[in-house]
Amino acid sequence: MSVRRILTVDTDLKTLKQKSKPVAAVDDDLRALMDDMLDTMYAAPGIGLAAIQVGVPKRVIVMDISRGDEGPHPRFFVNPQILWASEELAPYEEGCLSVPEIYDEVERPARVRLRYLDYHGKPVEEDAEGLFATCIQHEIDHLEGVLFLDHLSRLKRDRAIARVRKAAKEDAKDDVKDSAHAL
Ligand code: K1U
Ligand code: ZN
Repeated sequence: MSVRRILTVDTDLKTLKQKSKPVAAVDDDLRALMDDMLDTMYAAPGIGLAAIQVGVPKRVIVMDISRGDEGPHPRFFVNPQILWASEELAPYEEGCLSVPEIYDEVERPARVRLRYLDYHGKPVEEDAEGLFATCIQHEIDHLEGVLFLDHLSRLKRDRAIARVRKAAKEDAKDDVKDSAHAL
């Protein structure tokens, strides 16, 4: 298992805007991808990750929304579909590993009913609410090439991308300084 690079909006926007393709079979290769995605998500750290965020355009999501005191509870979603969404909306201050350091409020349906294949390829139907509902909708958006920024105004979205670009440039400058000091 290994930690992969997470694509970010400053350099990889075109890839992140791609629509991901359905998975034909849940096999050992797909499980290896899901294991790498879980390692990558825990290392970040984050509570969810879609395959496109590591550059793989497949309809695969990993998630762990357990609290620190509960012990890990990794979850895997292959070809997830939303069967039903409540009319009631719930706000949440969302973040995204592909949009580092930016958080903003998004309103989404408070409850959804899901259908997906699990880690072993078994079909599952399940209801989600609270953070689970928010996070799975954020991740399913990634499979459609939609970012949480796309739920904000154009001004907020453009500002967020500019901020991520600026931070990446400053990090790159610091890296050059650090390597000069190391000589
Ligand atoms: O899709 C992603 O980039 C992951 C994202 C998931 C998400 C967070 C909040 C609302 C909806 C979806 C993240 O994990 S951002 C990081 C984060 O939320 C977090 C990081 C460390 C500890 C706790 C939370
Ligand atoms: Zn995200």
